[in-house]
Amino acid sequence: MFRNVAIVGATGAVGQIMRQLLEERNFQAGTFRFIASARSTGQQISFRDQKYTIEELTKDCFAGSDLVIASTPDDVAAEYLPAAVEAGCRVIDESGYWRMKEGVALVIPEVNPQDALDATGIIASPNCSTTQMVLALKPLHDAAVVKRVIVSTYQATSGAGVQGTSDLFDGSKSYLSGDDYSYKAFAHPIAFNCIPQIGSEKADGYTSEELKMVYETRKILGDESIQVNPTCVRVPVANCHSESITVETEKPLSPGEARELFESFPGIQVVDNLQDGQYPLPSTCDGSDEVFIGRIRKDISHPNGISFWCVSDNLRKGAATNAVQIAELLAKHL
Ligand code: 2RA
Repeated sequence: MFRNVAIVGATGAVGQIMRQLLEERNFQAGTFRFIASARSTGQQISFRDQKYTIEELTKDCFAGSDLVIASTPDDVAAEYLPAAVEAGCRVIDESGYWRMKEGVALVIPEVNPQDALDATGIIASPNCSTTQMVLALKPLHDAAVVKRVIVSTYQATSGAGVQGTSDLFDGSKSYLSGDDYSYKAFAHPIAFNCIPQIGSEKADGYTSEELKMVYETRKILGDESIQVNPTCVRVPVANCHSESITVETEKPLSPGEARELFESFPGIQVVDNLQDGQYPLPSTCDGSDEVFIGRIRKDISHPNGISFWCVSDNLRKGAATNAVQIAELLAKHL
């Protein structure tokens, strides 16, 4: 059991769910601390029927903790987390800053647990859109070798933080009442709209969010040869990312074989009966910790292709749940 667990970014969208998950999953540790930026310092929060005062994030604040779980903006993770490693803590980071750095483990516990156990520095949790896709790819890769992936995402506004969700609700109300609304998290109206840009422009006309899906997939699966072609789109859904995924494998897989592989893999639930209108929906997956898969079918344009639909709660498995599962894995092997 860890002696003292510090939750950094405790008041943010993911930090709040992290607290909830540590309670729900009955994560055992000696004591807990909750840390955030100066803006939230001194606030009172409740955790397991006790009141805690939010402490300020500083480079000296990690003394006495042996596990840090952080969910902060990239620049904060870049500045403060090396100090946590220096102070001797195991560090699990939700931000995007450390994921692709040399020597940093990038971990989905169902996929590459050993990378977390072997890590000597920061353990990063992948981007939400990557996590649900790679969890789905893993059993296919093990059985038939994934060569190429074409994915389109339908990403919820909660992925853009608390302000993203406020923009969806307030923007929708204003749209319906004919009032103006000034969006804060998005460059275009998200109410009754789709925005085919998440993140900033990067090479070859792709966005930062899309390139995360390319490079993080290869790192987690330990296979630099996997080709990924993503299009990431923000949609007016409050929570849960959806993805339309087509996979080309080296060995052919039938839809029945793919279904069996999904069904027997931890963390995946298959909901797939088109005749009865059953498939995963953001509204039914909200609040769950699994990755849901449906619409499993042959890619009729390719002999070695499988297509499917994949939905997961981006704040839970896409962020907080994955981080807490890494913490559980480390705790089991202390
Ligand atoms: C998003 N993937 O949905 C991002 C959050 N990490 O915007």
